[in-house]
Amino acid sequence: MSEAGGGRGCGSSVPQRAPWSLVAATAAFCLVSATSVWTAGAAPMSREERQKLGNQVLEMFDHAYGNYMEHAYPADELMPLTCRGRVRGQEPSRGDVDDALGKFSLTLIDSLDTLVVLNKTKEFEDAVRKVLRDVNLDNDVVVSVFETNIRVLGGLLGGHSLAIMLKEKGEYMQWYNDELLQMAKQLGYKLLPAFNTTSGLPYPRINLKFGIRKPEARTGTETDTCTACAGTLILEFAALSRFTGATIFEEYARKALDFLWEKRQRSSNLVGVTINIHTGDWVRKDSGVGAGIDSYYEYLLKAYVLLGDDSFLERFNTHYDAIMRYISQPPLLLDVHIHKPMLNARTWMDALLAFFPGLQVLKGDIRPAIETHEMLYQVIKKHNFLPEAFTTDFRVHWAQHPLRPEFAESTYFLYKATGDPYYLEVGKTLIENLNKYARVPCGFAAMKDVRTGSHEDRMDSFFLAEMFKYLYLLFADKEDIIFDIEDYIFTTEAHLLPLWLSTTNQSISKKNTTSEYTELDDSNFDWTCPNTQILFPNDPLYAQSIREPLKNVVDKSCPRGIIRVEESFRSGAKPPLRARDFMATNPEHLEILKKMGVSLIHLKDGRVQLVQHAIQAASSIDAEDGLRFMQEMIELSSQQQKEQQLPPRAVQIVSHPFFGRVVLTAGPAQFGLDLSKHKETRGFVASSKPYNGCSELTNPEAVMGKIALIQRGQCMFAEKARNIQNAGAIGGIVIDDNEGSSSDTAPLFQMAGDGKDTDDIKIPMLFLFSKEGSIILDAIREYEEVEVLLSDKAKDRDPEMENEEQPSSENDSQDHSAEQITPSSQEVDLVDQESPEESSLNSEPESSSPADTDNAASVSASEQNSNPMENHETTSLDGECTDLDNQLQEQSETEEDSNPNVSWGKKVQPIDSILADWNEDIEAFEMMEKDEL
Ligand code: DMJ
Repeated sequence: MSEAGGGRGCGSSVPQRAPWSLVAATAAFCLVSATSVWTAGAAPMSREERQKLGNQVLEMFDHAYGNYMEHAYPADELMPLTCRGRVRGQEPSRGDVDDALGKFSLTLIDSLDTLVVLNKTKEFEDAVRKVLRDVNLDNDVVVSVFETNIRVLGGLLGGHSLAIMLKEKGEYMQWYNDELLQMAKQLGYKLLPAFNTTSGLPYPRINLKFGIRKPEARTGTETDTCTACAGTLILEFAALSRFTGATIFEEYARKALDFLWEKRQRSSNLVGVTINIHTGDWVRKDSGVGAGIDSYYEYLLKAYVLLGDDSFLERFNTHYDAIMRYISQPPLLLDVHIHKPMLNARTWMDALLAFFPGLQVLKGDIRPAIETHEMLYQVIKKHNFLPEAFTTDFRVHWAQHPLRPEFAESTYFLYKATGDPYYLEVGKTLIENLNKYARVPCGFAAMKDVRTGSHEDRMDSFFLAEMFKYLYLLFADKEDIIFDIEDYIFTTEAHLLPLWLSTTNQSISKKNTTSEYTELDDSNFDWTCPNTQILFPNDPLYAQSIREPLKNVVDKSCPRGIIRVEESFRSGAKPPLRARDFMATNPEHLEILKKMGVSLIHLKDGRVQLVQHAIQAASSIDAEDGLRFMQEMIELSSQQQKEQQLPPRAVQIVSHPFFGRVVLTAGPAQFGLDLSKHKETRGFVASSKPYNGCSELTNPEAVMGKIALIQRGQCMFAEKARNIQNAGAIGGIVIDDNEGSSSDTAPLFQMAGDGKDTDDIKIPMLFLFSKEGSIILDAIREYEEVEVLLSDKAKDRDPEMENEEQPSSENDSQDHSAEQITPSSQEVDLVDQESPEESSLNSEPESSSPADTDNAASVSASEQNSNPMENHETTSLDGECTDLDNQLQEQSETEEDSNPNVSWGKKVQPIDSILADWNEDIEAFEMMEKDEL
């Protein structure tokens, strides 16, 4: 199949060295046509139903794009809850996320080629005219080089690619004269100063007007960038060079890739997440296929497909082998350390890795693609969307979901590869969930918390660039698209670049091919991949047979740790002590602790503190075990602290014209009705007088039987609650008095009581930041009668909600004073190590200052109950529960093989080497904890 159809890395079963575009026709047999006959498994989907779903995607796109154009354009993005444009500088900063916004009508540019794929040629023509008329690429704004490249440069090039295709067809775009390409070239030149480093790796940010170093630039002091940021340029830059003949772009992108390749960890062949752009040192040495690295791998394979340069394929294959050896633990993909690849670096996965099955299809490695995709789908079925991060036992780690398209992308490629209608059903579920949970009157809103169903006022441009393309193409037949999608390659932002570029202006590749690859060694060279034409037609149940053993992998999962389960089954050795199994009263456990160099200190207040002295461990392997035990204990403690906090709540506007479509993230209260235990409270809202609710209300008749709105400040939350309760309110919403505050930018907190008994407060109380609160206040101004639902999780919002009965109110009241807040997402305090050979775990439940705590995390393990998870069983991947493993043996063997300085077999690794490794691990762990996608 073609590039765009997926599976272009896998070609014929005959070794193939020609540039990909030349083999596009033969490559097409790599994948089975989506219309192939299906004999069993998921029921086939009729053409009629596929068309219906395709039309639904078109309608959804119109809703998203139409609202952007009507309410946000020329702003970069639509804010779908407040129904206005997001203009950088006019909204509270969201940090790095805002670096995608360059005041260049981002969503319009990112949507250009989607319009053509969705057959909206007329709208495309209008959109291109608007871009040419309105977009300024010379704004004094600091933007991310990576985001600007993939979304804006990619968007302009995708638009240009399809504009010239349409022009050639002779009906549309007859006036077009490469204007988008000229803009792309202008933007390309604006990005080039970012590459002014000795390494050739680009700075992460650039000022569109002033470049990097000028005093006005306000950037250029950064030292680090992410691997994906430096390694995701070649497709756009090479296309720009080849379209224009200006070779410099491709040269710069190649140089950055060459540098990354040189810096790969030589024994594992993995790359870290962030790298110093001046020294080339790895800053973060953890390695996975998700955030921070993802599209680096994607671009190596696709650069081979687009440019026909063998060196990219060899690099990809080398990395891919390493990924499959260390990171892939089917169906999971777990981060490891680049220098200790057998040691997992995390117990959770991020949502960005959902693109990987699609890339595996392109590579032709279908089995693990099916497995990982199936696991991800089960997580989605559990939470409606893929949470931004989830644990190895499939609990939510980071609850937001910004409508990312990666899973839809992989679904599309898997369907193209297998023809299995199961993937059409998956796509149908994605459509249903988007309409049911993310659709709001003014577009589609990102999920703030997949557990509560609450929204964020955000609709990222990639939602239009990617999601609708992949969903539409999933259900489309060849004749539904006005051009041959198989003649194009998808960039990481799903922009389309024509495969014929491989034979245009190709002098650059010849000039710059590194000498290392002038003579190719075929022996270790994966030129081909499994031919799905042979695999599937003979066994139409192939994909289903791979999914079957995994069908309950998420539901039946038991908590698992960071050790490889499958490997543990193979090894008969006694498993090392896991943090979650530890009991301070078990003499055997204490003995193991001692062997690992971990001592237990009994504090006066009855708590225990764990301290590890690596030099006191019985062996280097025991020291490693001790380190892992301590790491696990830190994670466990952090997890427990999270679990002890009250989760956020939801305020859902249910009256006309919202009908439950707008869900606001609200902070809970530590007093009053517990919404997680009781039925939700529903009622019309009314502002209290005085608005701060700090004294007896003067308008009890207005709030009686209603949910009172009160402004934050001037007295305790509990006092406000009592005052509105006394006036007969059935609930209260405290709205932040800090203008412009939002849960998008500030951590949500829970409202604490007043230090006295608050049992008298019976009504539910929730907190909204000012921006969310103003959505309700605006609604009152516009519609007068506004009804809301206070709950722990948004209720399904079908139109019937309109007709539902209003539930009865909740109880009555009393009074008190002084406002207290408790962070709702407090992290465990990790503090610097005091000395290299000692780390400790203190059992204080509260966060401590670095001065109070020796050098690790606080845990709430007490002697009486030091095993908070003692009844948990562990599980194998098919859901059968069993004990976890021992990877130690294998780990030591591997390290012995790969590191000549370490003689693990003899258990005499020099202590300074253990300590150095250990320090690295602790640092990496701390960084990962702090890191955000
Ligand atoms: C997109 O902008 C691109 O796909 C990028 O490579 C990473 N992911 C986002 C969408 O999630």
